[in-house]
Amino acid sequence: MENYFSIQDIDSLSNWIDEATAMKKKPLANKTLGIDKTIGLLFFNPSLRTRLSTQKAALNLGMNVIVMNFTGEGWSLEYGDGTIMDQGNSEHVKEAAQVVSQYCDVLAIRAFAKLENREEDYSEKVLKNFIKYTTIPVVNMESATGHPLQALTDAITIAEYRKTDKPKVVLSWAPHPKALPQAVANSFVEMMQRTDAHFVITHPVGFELASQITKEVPIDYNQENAFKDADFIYVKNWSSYADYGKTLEDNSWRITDEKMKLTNNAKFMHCLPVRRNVVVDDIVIDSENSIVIEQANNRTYAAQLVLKKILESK
Ligand code: SN0
Repeated sequence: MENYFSIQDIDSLSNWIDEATAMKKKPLANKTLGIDKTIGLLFFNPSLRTRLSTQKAALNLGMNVIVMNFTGEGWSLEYGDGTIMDQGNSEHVKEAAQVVSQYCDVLAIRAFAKLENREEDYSEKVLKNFIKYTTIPVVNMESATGHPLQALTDAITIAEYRKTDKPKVVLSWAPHPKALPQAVANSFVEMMQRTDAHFVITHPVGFELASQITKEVPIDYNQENAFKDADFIYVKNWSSYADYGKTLEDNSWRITDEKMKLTNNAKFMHCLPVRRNVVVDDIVIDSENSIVIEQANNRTYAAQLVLKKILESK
């Protein structure tokens, strides 16, 4: 595998889940695979799980890790072709990407959607330009439109906790005070289309994800109806795709204990970070059915599997 840009880069999901499960049991089984290899992690946005789990994954494979935050530390980068660079941006991605390629063997990048210009976000300007100008493999640590390491984690976690071959999985929108990207939801939707699951999305009218991503997935605008008989409730806020970046603070969509009681004793999932008592009530996230901490634990094995695939094909 050259790059891990989206979940389309997964050739066989069932094999990957089996391999990740084995890796979780013996995390140090390949502790010399990455010896003398360096991964560079570039962050244009904050991170807790992604940063630490990707580092941990690289260390488990014997790699060296270097991390750089562009939030205030790096030069602000220019991406336009032929731009006269007399404004705020100091360095072009052409040089930055080639330079970083000399120091590293693998590059991982986080660059969220700016939620100002839909066309620009969905063109994946940052990730696509780094892929274009680097000479080393690139891993997506959440780009403008996708979070494929999270989606792989989610598939591993659902496989670990499911009690039937075809569980009912519900992706539910929940309120949030800030406008958030669609990336996590997009990749989760794509992943559920590749998984044997009875999958339903529930959100307020106007919060439809891009139809090129949701395709035939059923949407239920009635959250309580969608929750009936669910085995997994996967919660995420996202801002509007149609009215790009618009938010809605509708408290009636918050995840409550009453709503969880409508389910088939469903597991509660969230990628974190989560706003307690805005997105989800304490009683739900603190309940025995909440698997958010183990879900975050699986981030390491998703990242480690991706890095292993890249190292093996180099
Ligand atoms: C990000 C998102 O894409 O929704 C990262 C999730 C893994 N989440 C946030 O930015 C939450 C920020 C907040 O203030 O709650």
